[in-house]
Amino acid sequence: MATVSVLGAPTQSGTYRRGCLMGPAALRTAGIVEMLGELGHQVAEDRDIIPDIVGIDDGPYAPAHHVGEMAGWTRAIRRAVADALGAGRVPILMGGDHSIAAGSLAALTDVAPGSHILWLDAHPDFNTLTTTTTGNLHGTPVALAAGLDGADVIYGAPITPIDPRRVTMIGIRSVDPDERALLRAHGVTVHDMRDVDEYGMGALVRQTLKRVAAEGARLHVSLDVDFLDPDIAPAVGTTVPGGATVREAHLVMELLHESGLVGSLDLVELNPFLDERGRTAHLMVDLAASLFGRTIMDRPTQAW
Ligand code: Z70
Ligand code: MN
Ligand code: MN
Ligand code: MN
Repeated sequence: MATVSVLGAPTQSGTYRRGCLMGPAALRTAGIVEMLGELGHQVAEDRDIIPDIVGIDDGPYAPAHHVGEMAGWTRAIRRAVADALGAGRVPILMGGDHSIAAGSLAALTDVAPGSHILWLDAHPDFNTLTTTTTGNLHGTPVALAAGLDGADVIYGAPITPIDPRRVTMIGIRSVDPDERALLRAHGVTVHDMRDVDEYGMGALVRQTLKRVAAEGARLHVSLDVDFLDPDIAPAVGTTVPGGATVREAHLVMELLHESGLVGSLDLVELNPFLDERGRTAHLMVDLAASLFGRTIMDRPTQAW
């Protein structure tokens, strides 16, 4: 059983739509803390992170906006997640928009360099402060954590960059042109929806887990609501059709649990203002439950 730190990061400055700052409250309302207890885990910490105050003028970074806000959140999140990991806990970082992952990924390499990252998202979020065309910083955290353009501005201190060759993305179906070139240049493993259709979600996840296990590494999981199909998860600012089904997403989480390799989790981009009677919040909590060991029937161990 795990000892868990439930950490809220109520941001929305990384996106253009308002509402996802209510994400942590909605996940708590949907019962995330009670769920962990029912599965036998110990919740050692349940709080919201307070951002640092960092004054940075957006001017030189246009079209990027809210650079100072992201920097302030990133630095505070990095410390909070590193503290949790260092204490042997499993941090669950609840967004807020996906820009918060710049903090959790830097914390990961602070404490456990060589970790792998599983990015479950419609988008790779591999833009830099110079390639972003929208200026929405939730499209940048993976590139920034890899030390690409803008990392110094956002972190304000040295980081141990994540190794892009240890990043696997699944569910991808919306990529910007410069972003695509960067992903290839840096060796990120991108399983787009074509791969999911052709090989199946289970095969892709098993292949990823085998690689992580072979290296004796830990795995960080970053789950964006828009990984899911908008028909089942409407509470997200950027809906992209053709996402994961309820069954595919649960399979991913069940395989991750059985692997025993997951050491940290981000749950991001939930925008409760766009939800339908809490259904997306409940689905995200149900998926987290599968990742933390809920099963339909008990079953013999080690299917992957
Ligand atoms: C686009 C950009 C994005 C999440 C949208 C979209 C980025 N590539 N990320 N939703 N989570 O604006 O850079
Ligand atoms: Mn994302
Ligand atoms: Mn996304
Ligand atoms: Mn989004």
